[in-house]
Amino acid sequence: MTTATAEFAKRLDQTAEDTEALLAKLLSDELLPDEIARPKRLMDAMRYSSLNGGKRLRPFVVVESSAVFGVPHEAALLVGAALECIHCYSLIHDDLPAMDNSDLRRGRPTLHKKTDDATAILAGDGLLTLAFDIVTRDEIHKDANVRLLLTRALARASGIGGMVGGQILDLAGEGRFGDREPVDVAKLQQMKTGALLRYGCIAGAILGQSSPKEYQALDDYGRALGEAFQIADDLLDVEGDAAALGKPAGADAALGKTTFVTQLGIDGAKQRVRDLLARADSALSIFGTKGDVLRAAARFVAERKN
Ligand code: GRG
Repeated sequence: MTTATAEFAKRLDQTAEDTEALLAKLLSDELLPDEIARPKRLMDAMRYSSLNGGKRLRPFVVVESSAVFGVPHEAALLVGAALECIHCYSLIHDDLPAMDNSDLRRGRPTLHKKTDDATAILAGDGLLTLAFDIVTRDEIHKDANVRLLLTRALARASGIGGMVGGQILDLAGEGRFGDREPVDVAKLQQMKTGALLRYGCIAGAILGQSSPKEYQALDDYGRALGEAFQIADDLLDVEGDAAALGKPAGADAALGKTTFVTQLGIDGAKQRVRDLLARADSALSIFGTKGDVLRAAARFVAERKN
């Protein structure tokens, strides 16, 4: 293992641990000002789907893109936790019978299987709204305009022109609303999965009040990272192992989905990942060695096994 890879693995574990602790606090039964009650069934469901699981890759990129600018760790972690809440909500809703109808997530029964559809819908809604509560908190940055920029960017990454829009394009491509609609895989995936990862990268630039060039560098890096992540996901669906994935492989093929692999073939998809890694590396050159952990993160994403 190279020094950068070992450092990366150590920091990923640390962020996962810190995120877990912070989410447990944010999802505690303690009431916030203006809240009337935190119903037990809702809180238990939100905790079931957010705690004890996941690589915490999105908080990790927030923390590491922020570290480049010396942003306080606690502030970056809060933004990372907000982003993870959005990610966990998307997984809960994606697993519902009306969407992907999945029984297994992170090696455990999906939330609607463990509880029921109504509880799962509401737990997702609770996580989505909590994310926007977190990202506006005073502790994140003393300048309210920075918090506003973070909030607006989060809405755009997760909403109509980002993840939610990507999800409906995906369902339309599967033929859910009539005939299968033609799919622009790159655009769809940029929206559905890429937008949240890109947000994690630009969040550091926003928090760090970076120069426009530095913002652009993290934007370029984030886009390459998002696409590499998705191609790796498509490859895992073809070549992956269900035990390591914590869910069945082959789901895309069963749905007849158009993916990077169906478009480029396995070798073409692997070559595209190599090109994206080179793009990610070159985007980070502006940061010198301060970009080393993010560089290792791109390799991890491209080579991941789950
Ligand atoms: C329901 C509004 C709505 C959106 C759903 C992102 C998404 C849109 C659905 C997720 C479906 C899916 C499995 C996509 C493949 C890429 C992906 C997001 C994988 C899971 O992310 P990881 O690997 O998961 O970071 P962990 O468990 O590590 O957090």
